[in-house]
Amino acid sequence: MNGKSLAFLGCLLGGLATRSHATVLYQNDFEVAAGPEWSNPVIDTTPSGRDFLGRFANELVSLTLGSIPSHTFVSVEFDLYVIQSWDGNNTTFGPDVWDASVSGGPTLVHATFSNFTNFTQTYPASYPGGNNPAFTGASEVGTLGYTPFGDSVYHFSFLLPHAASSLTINFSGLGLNFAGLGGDTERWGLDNVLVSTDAPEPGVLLLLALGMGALGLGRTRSRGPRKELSQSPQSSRSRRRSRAGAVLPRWRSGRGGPSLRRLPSRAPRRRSRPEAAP
Ligand SMILES: [Ca+2]
Ligand SMILES: [Ca+2]
Ligand SMILES: [Ca+2]
Repeated sequence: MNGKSLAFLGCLLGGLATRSHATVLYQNDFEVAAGPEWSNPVIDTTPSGRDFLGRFANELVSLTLGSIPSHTFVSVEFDLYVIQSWDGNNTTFGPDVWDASVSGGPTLVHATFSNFTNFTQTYPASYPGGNNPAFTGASEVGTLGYTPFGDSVYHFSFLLPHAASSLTINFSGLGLNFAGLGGDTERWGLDNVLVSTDAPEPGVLLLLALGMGALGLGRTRSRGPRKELSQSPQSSRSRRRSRAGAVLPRWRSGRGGPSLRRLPSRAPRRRSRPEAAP
């Protein structure tokens, strides 16, 4: 079987593996309110009119869900709003780090983000580590309406082995407004949070593993260095999930589940804005 066939088999099996029963545990676009499941249930509205959870700076914000029915996997999706003058890896005004982790579990995100084209960011690599152009992996750039420093949006999706009856996810910024920089210009928020159980049957899990192996072999045989792929949002998500250790990749095609918003495969939306000092 050649590499192309193996890759196709991997996609097919991956598609089968996504047909599992999912139960929504929590879903909120914050257009009305945040609830007591949040440690800091404040909402705000972007200049472009989107309501979201935030704004926050360096504080820890937690989402705690209890009474979760029996399950083996949890799916976690959300949009991160990176608001105003984030400096990424710049060591004079940063680094500006954002973190998401499961309490007692894996770190999902620990990376710097930059809203300045002249400053790099680690994302999609973890901090410290990557030296990628600003906005790498962003799903939107400059669409939230913040001035003068702009904004970006990153969509995250994780599938976690998880069986406990409660789940706490911690979100925080680190090092924002470095050196006492005044104003309210390095903030973040969350939107479109969706947490669901996702319980593939054991046989389907085996198929999933076989599909992953076939995909990996197919890629090895049919593609060049993976580093080149890391520049696209889609491949960056794959790298993010593999970096999280126990976090499994989510197959792109055919995933079921309740009203899951799919990431567009097109380039990020971008609104031009004037250059400004950090
Ligand atoms: Ca919203
Ligand atoms: Ca700044
Ligand atoms: Ca900064």
